Amino acid sequence: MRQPSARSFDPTEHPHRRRNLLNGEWVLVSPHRTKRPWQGQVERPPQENLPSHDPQCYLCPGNERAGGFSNPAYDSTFVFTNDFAALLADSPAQEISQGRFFQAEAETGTCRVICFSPHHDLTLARMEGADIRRVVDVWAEQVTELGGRPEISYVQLFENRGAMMGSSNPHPHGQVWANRRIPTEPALEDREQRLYYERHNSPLLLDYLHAELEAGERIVLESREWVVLVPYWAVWPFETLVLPRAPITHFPAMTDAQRDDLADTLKQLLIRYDNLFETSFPYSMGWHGQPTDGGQYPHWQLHAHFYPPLLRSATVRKFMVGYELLATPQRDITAEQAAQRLRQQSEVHYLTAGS
Ligand code: H2U
Ligand code: ZN
Repeated sequence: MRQPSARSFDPTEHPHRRRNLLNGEWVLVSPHRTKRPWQGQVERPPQENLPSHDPQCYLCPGNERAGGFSNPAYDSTFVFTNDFAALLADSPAQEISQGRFFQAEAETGTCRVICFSPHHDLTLARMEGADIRRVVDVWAEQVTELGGRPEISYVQLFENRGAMMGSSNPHPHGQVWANRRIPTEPALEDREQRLYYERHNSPLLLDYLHAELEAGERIVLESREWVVLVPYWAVWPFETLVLPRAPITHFPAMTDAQRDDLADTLKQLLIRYDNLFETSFPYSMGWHGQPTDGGQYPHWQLHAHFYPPLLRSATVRKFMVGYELLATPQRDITAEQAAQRLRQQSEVHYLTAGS
């Protein structure tokens, strides 16, 4: 290894790498690069002025879905089994061995779609707090019900928001996939949190939260029960981590007060996201909680990740390509700069401001 230069290191200027405490991976941070010009792809902004009910939408109340199923005339949330589920309950569950070079295992489970609202033109950012609170309860119910099944080891709640993140439909909705085996990302988080707990006898994310609150520079917003921050190791430009202040191992363990406050906190975060580029902000988000395989998980702390792709404006996104795919993820603006930009946003949604 070459000797490092004698100049003193400045994380706002000099390239460096940061370790993701949750999955053990590294991200390259290159803060000096933000000034470079952009002549690449420009995205189309999402369509505004959607109708409140779209007769063509397969998620709107009363409409027909693929395969001839019809949605009921629901008036709050609605959950159904995905008509094109990636996991099936009744596929054969025995081990498949195809020799040294062709490894496979049967996987079983179920996939559901959660409609957050009957209103086609809403997003979580623009729903009433009480209606978001209802979504919080549905998330908890899904983890309780599916996670309670002996053949389900992990319940993944998530939302793809916006065409840029592959969402098939602007109607406010999320998904839940539940499977027999713990998937890759939660398994890595389980390992890292367990190792930390064994060493320090305290949950990693609780200790991390205290360190972040002390540092302050990556905090986006704080409420009574929750803190939203840009994690030190964020990969996506405006990535955030939503953390409870109290120990909560998984979604159903939340108290009523924590649920009420979560609904408000999510709304606050999503308003800031929308205000950042005055667009309906695209993202993938999801909840990570303890596995439901009956094991002991005192090291787990519930949290949500938000992974938004936008970088500079409503139409310029970050691409995870070349170096990211082949070597390691890389970012230009620092986590601290991103947190500051989000902190500075108004608490009033840009579409309702001034009205
Ligand atoms: P996304 O928009 O997050 O991709 O989710 C929509 C899901 O809805 C998708 O997984 C399902 C797709 O399989 N779907 C149905 O279950 N029924 C339909 O009629 C269309 C789409
Ligand atoms: Zn709809």
